[in-house]
Amino acid sequence: MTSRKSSPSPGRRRLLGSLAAGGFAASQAGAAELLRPLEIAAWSKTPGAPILEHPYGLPSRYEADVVRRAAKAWPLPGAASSMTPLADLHGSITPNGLVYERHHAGVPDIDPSLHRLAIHGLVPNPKLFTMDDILRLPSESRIHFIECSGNTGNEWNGPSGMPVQLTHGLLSCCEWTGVRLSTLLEEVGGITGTSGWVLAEGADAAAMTRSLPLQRIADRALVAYAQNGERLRPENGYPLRLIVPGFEGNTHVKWLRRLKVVDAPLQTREETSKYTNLLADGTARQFVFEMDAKSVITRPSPGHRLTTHGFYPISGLAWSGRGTIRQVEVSTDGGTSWRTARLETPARDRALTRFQADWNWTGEPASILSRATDSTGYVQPTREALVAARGLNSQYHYNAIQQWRIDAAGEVRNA
Ligand SMILES: Nc1nc2c(c(=O)[nH]1)N[C@H]1C(S)=C(S)[C@@H](COP(=O)(O)O)O[C@H]1N2
Ligand SMILES: [Mo]
Repeated sequence: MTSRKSSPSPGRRRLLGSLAAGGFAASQAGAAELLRPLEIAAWSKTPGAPILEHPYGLPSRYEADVVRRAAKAWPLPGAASSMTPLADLHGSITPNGLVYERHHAGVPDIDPSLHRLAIHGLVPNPKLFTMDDILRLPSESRIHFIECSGNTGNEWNGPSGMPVQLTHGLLSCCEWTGVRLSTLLEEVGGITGTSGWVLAEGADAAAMTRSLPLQRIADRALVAYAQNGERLRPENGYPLRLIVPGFEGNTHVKWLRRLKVVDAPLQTREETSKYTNLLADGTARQFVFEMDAKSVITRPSPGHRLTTHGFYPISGLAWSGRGTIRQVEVSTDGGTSWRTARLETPARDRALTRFQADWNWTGEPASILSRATDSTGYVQPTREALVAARGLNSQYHYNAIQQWRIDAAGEVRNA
């Protein structure tokens, strides 16, 4: 497969050689070359760069095109999104510099010493927390995905032609560290009476506000100040954000400044005019929080080209907002036949799970697909089934099986 970097490891080469019956020769070192002593490259002859050249490390300059990209220009100032380069990532953790971004009014530059979190409403002892207060509470670190409910929305009307970064890249998975929402609620004396909801508000110019059902999130939601071991990046909510595992990305309110315990949802803009899903009969689904099980093949994917016949690992990601991934099946014949992919273990609760399936490409045109099943038994639907259930105006929560076509020349397309 060509793309910038695809030379197989030596062990894999042996497997490839046998599977490909010689067809892999183009990228294998010649036997004669292997008999000569290894060449000594320029970088082996002199000492390398000094230590602390970059006190905060950077990726290799050969990886310079593995960056976030935007799918479209947004019409309003500060309202924008950038997408994670899924085709070039490995494992299941998204590095902090590549976590997708979605801002409704740009990235505020918040001084953590001036930032406050207010917890008030139907609580006995309302309180203002400084960051120091929050850092003194018991913390927890957990790995969870965040997916924007608008992710893959460009496939509602059929194959968009776009590569996986632009179809599925509003998706990331980090280890988040923070204080449990339930711990913070204990700090204000618990909740009173029948109060079943909490309003979360951001300190950005959009003042993003969402109402969340307390019972459903109490045992999981985190008020997080760190991602993948370091403090949050400004674009991901520095100094404080809400993490609501499994819920649509919009509810993970960034730059969190206020939590108000209430007895009913407040019907904010982001849960009425936006983030509701219009059905074919004219009614809308509201408060559609959980992200349904979904999967996508990230390699090979559009933009890659298979250069020779023979072995290719099919690799991708699966996730569910309702629990763990139980199974991923892969098809290479357009969905006629399916086989079970290997899952990287442990398959974590509400986190990305990497899958892989072995494949021997004969050189015939092929259509590769993946289908996820989660721990509730829910199976990722076909696009036809999803459209039949939801119509074409839902806009959000598109989770259908994604197909990539491979032609006889090895070109991979979203067609
Ligand atoms: N305060 C605030 N929180 C916000 C947003 C925002 O614009 N303002 N965007 C939301 C949306 S729509 C998504 S998908 C996620 C994106 O999180 P990320 O930018 O860290 O990937 O944050 C959510 N939280
Ligand atoms: Mo979003």
